[in-house]
Amino acid sequence: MSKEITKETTKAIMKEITKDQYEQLDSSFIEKQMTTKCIGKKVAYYNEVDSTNVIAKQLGKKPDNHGTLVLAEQQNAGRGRLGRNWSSPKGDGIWMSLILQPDIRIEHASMLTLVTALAVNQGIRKVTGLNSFIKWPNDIVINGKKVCGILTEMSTINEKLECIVIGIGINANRDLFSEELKITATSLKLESGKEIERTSLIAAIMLYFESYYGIFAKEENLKGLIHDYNKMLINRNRQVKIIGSNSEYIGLALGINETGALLVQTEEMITGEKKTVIKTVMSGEVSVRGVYGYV
Ligand code: BTX
Repeated sequence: MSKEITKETTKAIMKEITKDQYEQLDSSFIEKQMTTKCIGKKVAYYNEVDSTNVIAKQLGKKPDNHGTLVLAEQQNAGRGRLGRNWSSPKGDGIWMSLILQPDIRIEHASMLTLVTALAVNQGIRKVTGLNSFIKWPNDIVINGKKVCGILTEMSTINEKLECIVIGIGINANRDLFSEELKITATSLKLESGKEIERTSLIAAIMLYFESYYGIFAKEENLKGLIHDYNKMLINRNRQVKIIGSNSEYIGLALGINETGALLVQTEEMITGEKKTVIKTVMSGEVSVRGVYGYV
């Protein structure tokens, strides 16, 4: 029996069609928009992948891929830190991984997450006019909710760096989140009320990244970026909860140091006396939360 076509079903069908007509990303168009010297000049575009970080690591084994950007319209196994998932549906996000093949010390690679956070934050501000901030070390937040996450991974051969892959996930034009995600997640479209032109945002982020990366690479530290980073740090001068694998404590976040560690002022019992101490929190295995919620 055929279903009666009512105004309501027509509306529903129209809505589905509109949803499918997202701005299609196009690698040669993106390459043309890029005003950088090297970063993002070559774009490898995929319609559907498990994770752009996985593809980027494979491409990173070949020489001459420093600066290549891997982009996908959809990820089926997008990943976050510490084995978590990253939801990456088709068409309304920016799911991308930047390949770097730099000559830097392995232990300095994690600082690139912070360099990237600064670049993404500035790119979002420039293109959308939104007041985004950085939540240390790897999230960008707007109005207390996460709009972007960053995952830096690397490959080594014989203890030498083969490549660094910086995965960036941005909720650009997403309208809907699961019940669980919508508590902490948002999109640029939901916050600005406007559709975002993804290509312009990608190009702006790459341009900021190239500039900040140049500053980082001089001494392989964040000395030249601390001021800008701390200005954009949502946690700064706020009480935060530092959650490690088997301990947690509360303290006042002061800002980052030149290695990218978060300085947290807290109180500790030292030889029976309560003393104010400043802890240096490294990003690897901890999560940072606000005392009353996500930020
Ligand atoms: P994270 O571990 O800080 O965040 C993961 C957590 O964030 C999840 O456990 C979930 O609670 C929440 N989450 C999942 N998906 C989303 C989303 N779309 N928006 C907001 N919150 C979400 C952050 O890890 C690092 C994410 C990097 C993602 C990029 S996308 C391109 C590249 N490829 C890949 O597989 N990962 C990176």
